[in-house]
Amino acid sequence: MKISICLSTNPARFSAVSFKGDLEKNLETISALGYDGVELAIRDPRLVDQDGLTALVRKYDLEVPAIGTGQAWGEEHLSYTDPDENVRQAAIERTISHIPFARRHGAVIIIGLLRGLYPESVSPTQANAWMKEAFSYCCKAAGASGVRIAFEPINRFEVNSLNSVRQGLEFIEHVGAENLGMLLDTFHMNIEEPNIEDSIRLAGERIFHFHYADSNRWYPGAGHLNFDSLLTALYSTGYNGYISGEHMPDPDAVTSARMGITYLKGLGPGPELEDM
Ligand code: LER
Ligand code: MN
Repeated sequence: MKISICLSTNPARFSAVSFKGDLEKNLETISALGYDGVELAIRDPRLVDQDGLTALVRKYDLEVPAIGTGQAWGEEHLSYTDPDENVRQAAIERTISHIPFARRHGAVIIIGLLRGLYPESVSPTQANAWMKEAFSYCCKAAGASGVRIAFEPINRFEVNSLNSVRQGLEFIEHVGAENLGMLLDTFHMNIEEPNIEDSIRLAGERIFHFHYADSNRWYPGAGHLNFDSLLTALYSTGYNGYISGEHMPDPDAVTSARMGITYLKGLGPGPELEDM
């Protein structure tokens, strides 16, 4: 089991990123707690000293399995489905600007909120066409650098399209790019999926990345999800990537990160969990 946790390289409003603020101190803490990797939420790669960041994650012996891009929506409202063509273009350019750093670390680029929340003036058909265009373009650019993109279904209370795993799978099939897969998030699945394990098995080998949080979006063990069962389903698909903590920093970042990893490592592993 390879475990990472989300860290924001810049100040961010999004609440389920545990670590924000002093970058080096946070990386040192994450490593000391036993995490193998760190998922970096980067609003704009131009605001980050990329060489310095690489040196720091390596100093603390951490891998970077994924890069989160949603802050460009959260803080700047860049979106693949905005009625303004300039905003859509800026969202595409921002995605492409993540490719060099993702390539360096073998990280997947996550597209969740960056697909946007479109207004009523935009029809679902139009939004879907814009999303398809954006994903096709970005996947082609990423593919040329050997980088993969992970599409994240997000629950209905946060976005107005592609909320379920099945809808996400249909969409990525529609785009039809080899380097486009899925990011599954237990918090969203707990809201949208009739059965989380079935949905994990349905996504199967298209799973490129995985977010975990308990039912209340706190650390695993703080809610009522059955992590033993859902991780067994995940690894039964042949998935051998990271599971990444995207949960609330409650009661504080360090305590929640410690409780989460302790809980996950303490699960009585079934045969599928051994040796991972
Ligand atoms: C981002 O990974 C996510 O899960 C969304 O809920 C962001 O709001
Ligand atoms: Mn997520």
